[in-house]
Amino acid sequence: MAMLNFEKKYRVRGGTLLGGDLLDFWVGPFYVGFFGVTTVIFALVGTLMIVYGAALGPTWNLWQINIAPPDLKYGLGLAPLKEGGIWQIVTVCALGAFGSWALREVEICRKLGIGYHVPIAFGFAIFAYTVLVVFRPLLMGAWGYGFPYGILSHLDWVSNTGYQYLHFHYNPAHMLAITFFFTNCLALGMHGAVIVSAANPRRGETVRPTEYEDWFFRDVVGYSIGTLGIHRLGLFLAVSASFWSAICILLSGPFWTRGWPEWWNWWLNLPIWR
Ligand code: UQ2
Repeated sequence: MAMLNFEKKYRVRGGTLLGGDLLDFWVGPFYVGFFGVTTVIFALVGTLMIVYGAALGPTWNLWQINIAPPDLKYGLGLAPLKEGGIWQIVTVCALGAFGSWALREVEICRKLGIGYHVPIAFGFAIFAYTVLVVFRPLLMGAWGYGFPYGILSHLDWVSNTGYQYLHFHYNPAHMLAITFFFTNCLALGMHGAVIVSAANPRRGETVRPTEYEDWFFRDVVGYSIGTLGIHRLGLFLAVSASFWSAICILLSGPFWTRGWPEWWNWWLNLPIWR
């Protein structure tokens, strides 16, 4: 592939965390680096293990394929390959691939001299996944508490796990997480809409400069958070949604075993009602 003329400017050497200059190169548009190699290896092995698990049966129906975690009787030990061992290997590969991807992002940030905001934000997603398949199972004493890898099976897991706590919507951390997801939708909807409205005008109209975005929101709601501010807000909302999602499931089991509606008894039990 031919090098685009602007690539010389941003394809700078250095900034690597590991491997020095050895793997400091690009393949087409992709930066490789040490962590590019480890990402590919982990992703490949993990994917092949999923295909192997699928080949063991009983179905090739994409919706029904299921890579289940070990039975609870295996506790925190290693399980036989066909009894959850595949799930354990897939989990290690997933963590390896996600971690490698984040570190590859860090290396690219260092090359470009930009902040680490993207890998840090991605770190919140990795944290949420790690809570589900490592931290919560560790605290509950069995890998079997991890969620199964399958399209329908993971939905069943979420439903079953939720109903074990009677009504998950009474989980205060779950409430916070949902509120962040919804507010994130609102903010991205507003932001995407206002950018397109100003930057992509009808035929014959001119592109409006960024002040127009401020002016629009001052006219509608009396306040503009600003063009930099909206991105800070977006990052905060997105990261908070991941964070509180992780907290709401981490609380369920390790720190609260009864129904979530019952948690609110602290309110009814306040001495002020007596
Ligand atoms: C804004 C602004 C942008 C935006 C948006 C706003 C010029 C291009 C969407 C409006 C955002 C506000 C008023 C904050 C809303 C708060 C919550 C919690 C949703 O002012 O600056 O830049 O895209």
